[in-house]
Amino acid sequence: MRPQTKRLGDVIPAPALVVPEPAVTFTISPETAVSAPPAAAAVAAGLGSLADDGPVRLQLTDTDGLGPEGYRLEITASGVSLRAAEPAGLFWGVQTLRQLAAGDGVLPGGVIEDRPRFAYRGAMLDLARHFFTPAEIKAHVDLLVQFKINHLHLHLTDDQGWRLEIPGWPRLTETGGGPGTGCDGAGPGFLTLAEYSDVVAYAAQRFVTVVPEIDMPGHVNAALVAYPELTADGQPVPPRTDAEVGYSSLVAGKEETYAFVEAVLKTVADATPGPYLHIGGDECLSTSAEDYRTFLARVLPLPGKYGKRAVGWHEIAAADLPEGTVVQYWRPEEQNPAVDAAAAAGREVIMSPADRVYLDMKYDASTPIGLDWAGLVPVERAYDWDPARRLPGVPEESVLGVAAPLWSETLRGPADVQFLTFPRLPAVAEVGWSPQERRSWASFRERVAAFGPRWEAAGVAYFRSPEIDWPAS
Ligand code: TNX
Repeated sequence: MRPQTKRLGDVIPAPALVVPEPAVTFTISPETAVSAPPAAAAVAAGLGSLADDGPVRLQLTDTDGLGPEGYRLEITASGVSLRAAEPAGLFWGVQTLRQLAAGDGVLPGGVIEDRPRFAYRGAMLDLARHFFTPAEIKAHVDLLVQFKINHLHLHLTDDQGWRLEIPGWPRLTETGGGPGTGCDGAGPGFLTLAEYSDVVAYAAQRFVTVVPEIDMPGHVNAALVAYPELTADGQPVPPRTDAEVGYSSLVAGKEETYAFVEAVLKTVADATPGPYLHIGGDECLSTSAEDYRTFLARVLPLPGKYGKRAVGWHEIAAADLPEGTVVQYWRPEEQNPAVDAAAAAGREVIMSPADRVYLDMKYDASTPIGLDWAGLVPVERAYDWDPARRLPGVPEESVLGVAAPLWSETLRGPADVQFLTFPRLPAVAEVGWSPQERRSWASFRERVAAFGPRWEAAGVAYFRSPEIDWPAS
């Protein structure tokens, strides 16, 4: 027998429980017969050959409290049993199996019982500063799900562009998605509603919920360019392609504002099957504190009116938050009394501290793209923190999850996305999925090294961080 080089625990994110049976292996190949329940046949695609029965068996059954995303995987000398209560659990279990099978198809024996620490494990892509096509977004989803990321937040609008068709408001995408939009005018394009729905469906088939963001009342220059009646004096404003923030605002005291906002949010809610609608709310430096609160008092109830939960960047904690509102914390500071107070009032928090999980921060001083306003974020920094200990008043029970935003001011295509995302996103995915006591940088660093050759083979432009001993390529 060939020496066993793989270990059952060599998975990212680290599973909750791993019980290896080191003497045992089972080898899977494209010819191996794989059975799956009809409701979950798609999750097994490509694993082997789908059959009514066979040595690899996927089953939907009660899994003793592993939850809607949990799974139990048993690898013996005669085959594989993967069980989950829901199709999502089978899908995540299949991701584990694929990682273990990588290369030679040899699966190390033993049992894994796994379930996520947090329900929300997200990545954000900024389509406003640079547009990415439906095909590029889908390819990105395929890379994210390998690490059990289950939410894709799309930042659809900002000063430099408007990237979603809104019926009745054609100039939003005519001017906001046309040639010359995006940072440096280098990222034009927009999604039609049909394309958006197609991306949402593609993600949903992979158990990823799309969270659309319409940023307001700030970050709205593209909307003001398209519809000058939304500006304070009704006069047109010029388009902008620089990376400044905080200069644009919807007007809290104008009824036109709310007609516009309601039309947009209704359209987006109707096109989005997922439970969340992100209304932005960040960096409103040219909106007075009073206007900000007036605006949010009108707008925060709208997602609920259309059947969604409102999500907003944490500045919204300055307003009264309807029940169910989710607060996304993004600043590098270690304190935020308003977010603490929101948590104390029962609101859930998504943790996205910029100094840990902003994928647009440079890895080190030599990183050619990205920003550094929150400092450098090497892989260890992205890995080595605990979301339940980040803000003093936001305990584990208040943390809905973790999300890694990727702002696109300096990005010019999918290779740039991949370079900043890998290997940091796998680090964040483990922060969101694995029990804190199962995590260690020393172990992660070893496990992530194995992905270098896989990303190379797949043409993924990852960063060969010097923090990791990559195998020779
Ligand atoms: C801050 S983070 C922003 C974005 C920028 C980002 C760049 C947040 C909610 N707002 O407008 O793109 O910094 O890192």
